[in-house]
Amino acid sequence: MRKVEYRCGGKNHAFGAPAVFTLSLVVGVVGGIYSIGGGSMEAGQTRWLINGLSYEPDEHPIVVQEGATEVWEIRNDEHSMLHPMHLHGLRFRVLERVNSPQQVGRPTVDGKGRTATDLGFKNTILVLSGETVKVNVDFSHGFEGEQLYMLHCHTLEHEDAGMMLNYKVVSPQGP
Ligand SMILES: [Cu+2]
Repeated sequence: MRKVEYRCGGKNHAFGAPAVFTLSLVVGVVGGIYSIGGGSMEAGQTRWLINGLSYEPDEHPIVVQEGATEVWEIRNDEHSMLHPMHLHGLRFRVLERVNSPQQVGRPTVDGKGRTATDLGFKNTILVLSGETVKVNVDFSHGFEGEQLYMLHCHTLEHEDAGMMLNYKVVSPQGP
């Protein structure tokens, strides 16, 4: 049973985690037995991964405190595809784009690499190959106890290939 839990820091850092949380997007192979020759061969599954994880419905690897403001860095692998990353339930602002691919040549509106569509509140952000997008997520929603959400790539083939994680927002007094 794998258990990876990111307890994000938030404005009071009560969870003791770094203020900047990184989501790494990469393709990977999960499980499988590779053999050449006779006998049965079972191929591993190619999955799209976030921080090395593919989606498991019963796992909530990210825990955030209600009311926290987090800076999340969404880092796409250089050899990756484009990923429109979507956060359920909450909204964020784009702070900066770093290492945006030159050949895309998009018009930026400021020195932070942002384009016009990066301004304002967002719940989905396109992350290009090799690019890192820093977003500021406001986890205020005013509900008590544990609230369950998910984040995922909005390219449905990627989502179906595991590119989704549950996350949990808990009251500051909560577990
Ligand atoms: Cu994707």
